[in-house]
Amino acid sequence: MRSKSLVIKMKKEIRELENEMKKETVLEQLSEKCLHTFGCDLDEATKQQTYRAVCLVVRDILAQQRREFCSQYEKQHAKQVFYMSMEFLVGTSLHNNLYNLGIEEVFEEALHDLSVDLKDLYEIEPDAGLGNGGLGRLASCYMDSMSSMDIPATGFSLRYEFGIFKQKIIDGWQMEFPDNWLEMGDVWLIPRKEDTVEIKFGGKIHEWMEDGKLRVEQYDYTPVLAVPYDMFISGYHSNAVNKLVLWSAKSPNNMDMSAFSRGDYVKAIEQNAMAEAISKVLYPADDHVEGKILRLKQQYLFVSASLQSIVKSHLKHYDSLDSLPEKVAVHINDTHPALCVPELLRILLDDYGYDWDTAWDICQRTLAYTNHTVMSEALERWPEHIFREQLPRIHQLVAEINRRLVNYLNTVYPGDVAKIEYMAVIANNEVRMANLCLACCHKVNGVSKLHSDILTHSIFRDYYNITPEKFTNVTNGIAYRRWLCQSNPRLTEKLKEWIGDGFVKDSTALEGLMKYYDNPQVLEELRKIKQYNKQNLCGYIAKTNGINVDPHSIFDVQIKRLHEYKRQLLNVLNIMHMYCAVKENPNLDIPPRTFVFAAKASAGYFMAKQVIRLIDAVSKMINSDPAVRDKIKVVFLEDYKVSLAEIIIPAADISEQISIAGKEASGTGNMKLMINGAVTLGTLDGANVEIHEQVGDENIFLFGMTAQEVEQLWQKGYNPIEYYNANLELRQVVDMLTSGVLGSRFDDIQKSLLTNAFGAADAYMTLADFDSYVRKQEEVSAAYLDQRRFTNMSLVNIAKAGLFSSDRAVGEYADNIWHVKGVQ
Ligand code: 26V
Repeated sequence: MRSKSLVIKMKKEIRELENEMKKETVLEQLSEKCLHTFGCDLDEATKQQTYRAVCLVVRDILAQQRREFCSQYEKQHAKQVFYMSMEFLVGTSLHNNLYNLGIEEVFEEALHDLSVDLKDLYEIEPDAGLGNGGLGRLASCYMDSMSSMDIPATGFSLRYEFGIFKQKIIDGWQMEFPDNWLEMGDVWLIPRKEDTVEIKFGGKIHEWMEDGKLRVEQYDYTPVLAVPYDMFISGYHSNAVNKLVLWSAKSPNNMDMSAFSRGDYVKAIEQNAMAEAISKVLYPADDHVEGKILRLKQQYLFVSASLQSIVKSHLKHYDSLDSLPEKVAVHINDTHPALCVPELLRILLDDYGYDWDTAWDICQRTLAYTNHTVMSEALERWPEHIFREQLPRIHQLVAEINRRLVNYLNTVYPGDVAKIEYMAVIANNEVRMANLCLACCHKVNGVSKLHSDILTHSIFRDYYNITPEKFTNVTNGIAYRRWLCQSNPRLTEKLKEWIGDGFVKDSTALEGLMKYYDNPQVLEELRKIKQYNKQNLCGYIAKTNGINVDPHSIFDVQIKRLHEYKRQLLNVLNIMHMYCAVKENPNLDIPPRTFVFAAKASAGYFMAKQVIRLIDAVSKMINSDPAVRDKIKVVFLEDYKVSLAEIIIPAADISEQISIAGKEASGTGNMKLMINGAVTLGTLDGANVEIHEQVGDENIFLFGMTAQEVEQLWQKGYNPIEYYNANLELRQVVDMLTSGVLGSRFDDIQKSLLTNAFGAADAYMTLADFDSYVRKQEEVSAAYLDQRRFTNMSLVNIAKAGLFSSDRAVGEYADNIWHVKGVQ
């Protein structure tokens, strides 16, 4: 009872007194938590115990606030969003929650009394790395914004025991190590064992007629249990506390093992392990999709468990599922949760006796889908036999969806066999998940203007032609309160002084900074803040890499997954070119530059790992050469993750966004860097196009072919050798790859630049954009020498970044796709 009243007291203080919440109350709560959880006094607790106690106290506050929020939206019968994603790249939560609740300072003070630095506790928290890259981080940014906008929302995913692997570079090679994040990260998770759901894999289907209705039953199946764990998601000064529900797979075998003969005992253990393997590890690949049974099981487990729980909770408040589309919006984040289509259909048909047409109509009005890539390797397809064996009932339903779809397409495109086959859900013994979403969902969107145009004019053209009203664009956005306010406190404080604090709730208010464009004091302050952040990054680099970096050099960063289409290689080729230029002319007058890379390569992606090896070799060559190292430095930071991005981004001058045009759906790192004052050096790809629209030609360094030019060159025939022969600078660096000066040879990379794996031309056309990139890099150097001009560019980038807030993006989803409102 005492504990409950304390929580209420705390909450009251937060609400009514905001910043005046007493540190005595915090200390009282912490002591109680410590005693009850660890059986020790607060002043005897280890750092780890103190960290846990702090998190648990924060969790209590959130739980209390959530209860009120739930009763509020239930009273109003508000429509809710269910965001289905195989990935949520949450990062750390303690700082974010304290910041959102407005209680960071009071906790800092309370801990200070205990001689504990809150910053040290932040460092103890492991990242919840339940994602590969942009897609997963976007899902987390959207959860944050939905909470901040009081939109009732639940994220659904898997509780991977191991998140994205930890990366170490050993002799230039990427090595992967398991990420056992739950050891410390479990503190945010609340298990709800009583809401465990059964999921059926395999088995057979029995069909019979009853009262004139087709009845269906799955039997001889293998059951696996899905246990939900809740993680609260706070919003900035909002009433809402939403949650992320992570499903953990568990075997239903709880029989007394000792009663079994040895053979059965081993078999039972084996079955346990097989069931529990489902949520063991995040698939660490974003370079291609593999038709792996375990991945299909992951997808079905989380989709089925989530939909079963959504339906159950809907029926607690409404008398039938007829009203599902009015009260529930289910969002499919890329095709990974596409099984939502047949699973919701199955529930409606088999469990609730709906007829096909009504059930299909409910599915259509409930489900919406976002596409995140045009790379054909990434479009998910399942071998039909695996699909049939693992999910026999779902397979039947998908086959029926396909039969009806093909019948319909035959009326729209009579006789156009090729087109119908391209649009089919099942063809060539494969189940195509994107087509399944296109056929069913009421809305389909891309993630930047360019990307959405490519979807409607190219890969999804045939669907667009029959249902243009389905297609829309929502340009991505970022949770800028994390990426600016929390990670760059110095800039944030100054911004508040200059333009007031309105921008913390409304990012478009950043535009107010424009009035200081000609203000020398503001420009000087901006320079100082960047300098401070660069110094901070220098400290990190010295600690992790043992390299001393000049904090006055240009910090030029490329931080993202390692992929050929992102063209880290183009960046490296220019660095090699700069190296050669300095070697040839030691007096070359260029501002010193530090190139920072951070990137994980998919474990089985050979070329990506070679590129890491090349960066490592180039960095060793340059950093140890006294003739060059004061002008150029190259740093590869290991183990790129959300919390490392938070250190690098505030320190960046140049944001490298150099993918081949047409391939990066949006990019979101570009937005995070922009809002921290970095200037984009990029192609007209993804959201760079819209960044350019915002800042204008003067405040961005654009180079290279446009998406259209890429397409034309590809049609005409791209011949890398032509570029190689025509450009001496290019020839010099391509030759260098195998000359031995780098310590080892890079034959595979050289070959990949000149041909692709099949002996055809490199699909990422690196050499075609080389000259334009090198010239633009020279412009960057020249611009930086004019400090005033460069700081002006930086200022404009901050001022114009407001558009790229995830509040705006979520608002567009809410208005145009989900039709939900924030709860008052
Ligand atoms: C990407 C690729 C690209 C190369 C070929 C195969 C393949 C397979 C999977 C993926 C990742 C899945 C999609 C994804 O992560 N897309 C990213 O989504 C971000 C959020 O919308 C967006 O900013 C990135 O541009 C996009 O790559």
